[in-house]
Amino acid sequence: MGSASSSGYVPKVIIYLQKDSVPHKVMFSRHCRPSDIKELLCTTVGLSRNSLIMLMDQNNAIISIDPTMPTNAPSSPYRVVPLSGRQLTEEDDLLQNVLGQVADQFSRIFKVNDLKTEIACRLAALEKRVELEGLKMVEIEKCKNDLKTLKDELSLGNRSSISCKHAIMEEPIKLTVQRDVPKYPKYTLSQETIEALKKPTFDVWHWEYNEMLSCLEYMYHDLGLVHEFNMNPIILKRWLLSIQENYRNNPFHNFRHCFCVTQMMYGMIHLCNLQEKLSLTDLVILMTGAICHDLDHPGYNNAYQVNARTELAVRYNDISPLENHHCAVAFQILSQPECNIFANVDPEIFKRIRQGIITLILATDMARHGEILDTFKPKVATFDFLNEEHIISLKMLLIKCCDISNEVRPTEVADPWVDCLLEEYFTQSDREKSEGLPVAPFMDRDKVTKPTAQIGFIKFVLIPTFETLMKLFPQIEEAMVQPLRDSRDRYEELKQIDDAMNELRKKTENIPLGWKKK
Ligand code: 0WF
Ligand code: ZN
Repeated sequence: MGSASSSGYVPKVIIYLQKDSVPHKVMFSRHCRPSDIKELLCTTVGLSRNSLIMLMDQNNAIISIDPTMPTNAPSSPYRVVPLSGRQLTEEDDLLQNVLGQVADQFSRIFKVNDLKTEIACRLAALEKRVELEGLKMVEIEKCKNDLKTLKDELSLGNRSSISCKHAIMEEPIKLTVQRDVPKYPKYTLSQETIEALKKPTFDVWHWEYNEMLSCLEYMYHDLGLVHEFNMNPIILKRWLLSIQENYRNNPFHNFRHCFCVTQMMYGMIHLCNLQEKLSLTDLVILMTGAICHDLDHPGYNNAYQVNARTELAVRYNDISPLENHHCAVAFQILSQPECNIFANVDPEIFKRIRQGIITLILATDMARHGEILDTFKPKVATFDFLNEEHIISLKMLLIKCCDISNEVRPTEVADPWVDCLLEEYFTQSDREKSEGLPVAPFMDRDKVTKPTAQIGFIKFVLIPTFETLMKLFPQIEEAMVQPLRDSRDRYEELKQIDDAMNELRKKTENIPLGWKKK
């Protein structure tokens, strides 16, 4: 296998900016922190690196400044808008002031690299949220308290909240919605977006959080779920906000992944005419299972949880610790009356919905892949949509397909997801190496490349899984299976190029330097 670094694998993002009619091209790594990107944008357009800025596209939509931001073309540059011209709110000022002082004080007292990183990350995240979403005053107080606690712990020599391996896994669940419904603007989806939303070709990178929330809200209305389960539309909005806030900003397992999986489920419901074949209870289970399926994912997989003996692994006895956790968080959120979209549902129906969602989220553990596929296969020839066992097996296969479906999407949409996943995997494997834990070869930056990671996965996991589903729904061949075959072929070509380059590199390494110059 070629080494990731020796084959020159460095995922890059290129974006185009314009300030005062001057075009700029900016390039950064997918591994950059949001704060680094913000500084780069500031200095590119001649602002001081500490300036507060906002990035906007040509429709004045705010672009989130982070490494997964949507790329653009030179013909549609983003604008960097300095926020100094804007009336800074009292909250912004106070937050900047408090965080600036605390960060200064910390960096003077503790010259420790990981502490600086911790503060920079918190600052960047808070700054971004102030810029994009508007924090409540009460949250700023909470931030001050959090930072004070951090400071107190440090001054006591107790570094547990920063460096303890369990702490990283154990971020508190945000059961109180940080933004409430009025701050979540109503986006009216265009007819074009509504149509695109039903297809696997939908560009999932084009939308910022509020737009994705509006799309999800629309899907619940469109499928008739709000009507059937008598959902309060405001509670639906608040529940979705709470869901978004309980996804962490991991490179891969983040809210955009949740959105992708749910949008693919919505697409499959349309493509396979599931509205005619399944009950509304089954549809609400499929959609809600998809939305909740990776809640509070810490960015480290089950193997890490078990090998590192994390609190999650201990809590769930090494049995699908992550999936059990995602499920528990889902029902903690629903247990808040202000977020309970099922408040008006008959208790017996709620029991069925709850059991259905648990079954689906637990089915997303890839360790159960073979078992779930093997349970479905014998049913397919005589599939009976009135048979409860058949329907459960189908729903499990559907959520699994949606969960791993990135490669079904067009190349330009699918491709960045592989970079995101490898970034998450490499972070895990680096940590496993440093902690002396076992490392899976497909996560090791010295062993894996994008083509090698994808070829095996597409050939031995994705195509067999989707071809099994295709036996029941032949209409997915054109829209889903063929794109997978095309992607496999493309990655095989890329691998050949990689191999040839490595061969050439090996040969030229043996040529003495003097010869090479000639
Ligand atoms: C990077 C690659 C991979 N590629 C994907 O498109 C994809 C979608 N979901 N996932 C994906 N993984 C995983 C996220 C969490 C579970 C599934 N991985 C798969 C691995 C490298 O390589 C293989 C190949 C074959 C069999 C097992 C692992
Ligand atoms: Zn997932």
